[in-house]
Amino acid sequence: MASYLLASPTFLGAILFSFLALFLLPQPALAISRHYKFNIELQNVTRLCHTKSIVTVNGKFPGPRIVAREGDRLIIKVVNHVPNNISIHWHGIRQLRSGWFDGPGYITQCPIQTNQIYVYNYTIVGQRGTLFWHAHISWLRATVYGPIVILPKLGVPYPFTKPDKEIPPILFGEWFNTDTEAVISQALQTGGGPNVSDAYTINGLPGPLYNCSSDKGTFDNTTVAGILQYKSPFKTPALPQFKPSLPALNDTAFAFNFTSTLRSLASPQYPANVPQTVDKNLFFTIGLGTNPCPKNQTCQGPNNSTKFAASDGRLPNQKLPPPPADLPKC
Ligand SMILES: *[C@@H]1O[C@H](CO)[C@@H](O)[C@H](O)[C@H]1NC(C)=O
Ligand SMILES: *[C@@H]1O[C@H](CO)[C@@H](O)[C@H](O)[C@H]1NC(C)=O
Ligand SMILES: *[C@@H]1O[C@H](CO)[C@@H](O)[C@H](O)[C@H]1NC(C)=O
Ligand SMILES: *[C@@H]1O[C@H](CO)[C@@H](O)[C@H](O)[C@H]1NC(C)=O
Ligand SMILES: *[C@@H]1O[C@H](CO)[C@@H](O)[C@H](O)[C@H]1NC(C)=O
Ligand SMILES: *[C@@H]1O[C@H](CO)[C@@H](O)[C@H](O)[C@H]1NC(C)=O
Ligand SMILES: *[C@@H]1O[C@H](CO)[C@@H](O)[C@H](O)[C@H]1NC(C)=O
Ligand SMILES: *[C@@H]1O[C@H](CO)[C@@H](O)[C@H](O)[C@H]1NC(C)=O
Ligand SMILES: *[C@@H]1O[C@H](CO)[C@@H](O)[C@H](O)[C@H]1NC(C)=O
Ligand SMILES: *[C@@H]1O[C@H](CO)[C@@H](O)[C@H](O)[C@H]1NC(C)=O
Ligand SMILES: *[C@@H]1O[C@H](CO)[C@@H](O)[C@H](O)[C@H]1NC(C)=O
Ligand SMILES: [Cu+2]
Repeated sequence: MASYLLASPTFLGAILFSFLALFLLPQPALAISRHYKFNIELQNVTRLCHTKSIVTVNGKFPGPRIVAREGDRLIIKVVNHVPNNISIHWHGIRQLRSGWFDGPGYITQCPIQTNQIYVYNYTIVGQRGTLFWHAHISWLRATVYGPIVILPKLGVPYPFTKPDKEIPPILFGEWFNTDTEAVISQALQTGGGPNVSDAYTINGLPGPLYNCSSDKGTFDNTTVAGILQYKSPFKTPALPQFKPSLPALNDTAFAFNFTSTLRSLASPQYPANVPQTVDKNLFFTIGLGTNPCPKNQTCQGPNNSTKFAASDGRLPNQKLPPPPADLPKC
């Protein structure tokens, strides 16, 4: 293209060429820090004619959208204003040496207690696409969740044809008319399964098919519907009664069939480096390090003279940094 333009140096061609050349120059990294504030607060929400107080981020249900580019740093200040202890997990984000910010309660951090603050701080490395964040303690994720959109680096196109129009992320969820913390604590006490939800939701809404959404009579209540509406100049016609026929809720084979069609990009630029043939059966053992038992103390590691220990990398640039000062304590 450039040589064609050079061979026919019209004025327009020259302008086009310099324009193109600008884009062909290597882009600076331009990674930035993006700051978000998550106030954990109660909000009264009504669904299926039931109003209840739920735990939310910034009073929103579902919660706010996080948008970043690959390579950016996310700095998310979480302030807990509710009686519940909470932690937030960034689902699918690879935490490379930033495990203190992964978020599962009692795994990488103690939960953030009432009136406490924790600042999650990590860089998005080598991944792009739409993920989500959610509370990661007890069942608070029932209402505390939202999308994370990771755009490619500036100047790098999408790894697929750019759509004509982008719509906000679609989040599937479930709605319970009763308090979800009561549902899980009852299940933990009885040892049975937790109660099933009262509705499935799209972006927090049960849609027009459920009772109280509007009067539509009986329907397959394992179905949730949403309406995608064009803005002017289009006018939405009267809605047809939409009753899709779907596989049974317990049709595991069908679900497996569907999920096994989901594939990574596996392009030369974004390869999926997985072995494609099994040519050897391997027997795996997992090793754990040990530390010597402190003097005059009894330990429960091998020989009663050692303590099991995990290694966190041999070289300084492989080691997990020490926990941040504001890492919540139990
Ligand atoms: C929720 O509703 C209750 C009862 O009406 C009210 O006392 C409370 O202030 C409301 N909470 C919020 C966050 O609006
Ligand atoms: C985030 O982490 C980086 C790297 O450790 C550090 O330089 C920066 O000060 C941190 N920012 C905040 C707001 O904690
Ligand atoms: C769970 O369902 C049972 C049976 O319908 C009901 O008695 C119970 O109150 C429900 N538990 C909660 C926490 O909503
Ligand atoms: C659907 O309705 C049945 C029968 O009324 C009920 O047992 C079940 O819990 C409902 N499921 C959902 C997801 O609403
Ligand atoms: C909707 O309400 C009707 C009448 O009260 C009831 O028969 C039906 O089972 C309800 N459907 C759902 C999905 O809850
Ligand atoms: C699903 O449940 C129905 C009854 O609830 C049962 O008849 C059917 O065999 C189940 N299907 C599978 C695939 O488990
Ligand atoms: C799985 O999907 C294929 C192709 O869509 C279809 O032919 C097959 O019947 C499906 N199997 C099941 C168990 O649903
Ligand atoms: C270990 O115990 C012995 C005897 O009780 C004592 O003399 C010695 O000082 C202790 N050593 C340490 C390191 O505490
Ligand atoms: C435990 O003791 C045995 C026998 O004395 C020894 O061979 C082995 O190395 C010891 N293991 C550890 C982890 O100290
Ligand atoms: C370790 O100590 C326990 C109890 O203190 C004892 O039962 C066990 O035999 C000891 N094991 C070894 C290898 O010394
Ligand atoms: C929150 O965590 C603290 C420390 O573990 C605990 O004492 C407290 O009971 C917890 N609060 C709730 C509401 O679970
Ligand atoms: Cu998750």
